[in-house]
Amino acid sequence: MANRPVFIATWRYGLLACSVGWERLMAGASALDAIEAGANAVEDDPDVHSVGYGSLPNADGVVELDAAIMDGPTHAAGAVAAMSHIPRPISVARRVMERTPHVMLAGPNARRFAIQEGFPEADQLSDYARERWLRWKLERSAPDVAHFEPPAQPIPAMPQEISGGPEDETHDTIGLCALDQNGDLAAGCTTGGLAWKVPGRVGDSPMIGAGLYVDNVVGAAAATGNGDEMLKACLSYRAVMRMEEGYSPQEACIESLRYLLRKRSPERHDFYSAAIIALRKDGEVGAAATASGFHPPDRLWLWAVARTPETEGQPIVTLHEGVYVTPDALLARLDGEAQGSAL
Ligand code: SD4
Repeated sequence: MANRPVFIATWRYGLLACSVGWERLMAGASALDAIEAGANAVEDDPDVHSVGYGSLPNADGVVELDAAIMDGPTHAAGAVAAMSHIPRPISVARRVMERTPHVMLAGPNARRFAIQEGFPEADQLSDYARERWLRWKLERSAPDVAHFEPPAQPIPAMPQEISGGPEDETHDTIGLCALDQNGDLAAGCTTGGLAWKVPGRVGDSPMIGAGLYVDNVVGAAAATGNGDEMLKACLSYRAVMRMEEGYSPQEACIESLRYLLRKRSPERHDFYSAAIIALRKDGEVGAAATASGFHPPDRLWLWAVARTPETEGQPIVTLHEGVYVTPDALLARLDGEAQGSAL
């Protein structure tokens, strides 16, 4: 009997990815195809300022995109890092997976590969993102990295709508996991990374094991947050391995974040914004975030799920607030560990 498909994705814009991905899954598409389609929808959306076209740029005003995709049945993976001027980086990542013996291509040569593969070239900097970048440059009292040049073009007056509000977010990533009708899994991750980053900086998102991971026998996971910290914890790999050990997806998310926090100085907890979603082979899902940065009142840790509802008439795609891992929970974890308990 066909499996009931499930699609999960990070943040409010995960709703869009889930709707598109779910439709594909219901039409019989593979989890891999559904991930690519769901990710593309968000990459193309100019109103999303942290994924694909319209992402806030690096310190030089260039949008450098990171993306990766991983296929459960083949355990194959592809990624691009710090790639500029090419739309839909997750599709280029898939092409790397399918057309080269490698996993990741980076920088100008990722762009060159994409062009060779027939992807169109297009500046990924929207007018909105460019104005945000110019304002950022204006507001800085001094450059903090030596390579900064003065803006090449005159600085326009800032329109009112560019100031303040929730749109002022300077990072976020769409992480996606899917389970198809064959019971196969896939995951994806695509992002503009951090606004104003040092050119060439690559975060966790295109790194297999950090930004995403799939074991087709066990489950899939994908992450969003401070990539420079999550990279060091191999967050997604850890969550999937925890599921392999028998943790529920929810417990696996919490445990992997506690691991990250445990490896960091308790005084710097405000710095470790990290969040993860997980999907188990049987369709069970989980999500958690550290209590810093992704926590009220600053903002909510939101993630979206698409699946066949238990009762008729219920919505297929739903948005949820995830669980927060607080420093208190960390302390409980440390106590528990001292006594040898699992969670
Ligand atoms: C990065 N993980 O490049 C991404 C950014 C992100 O919420 O997801 N921020 O570090």
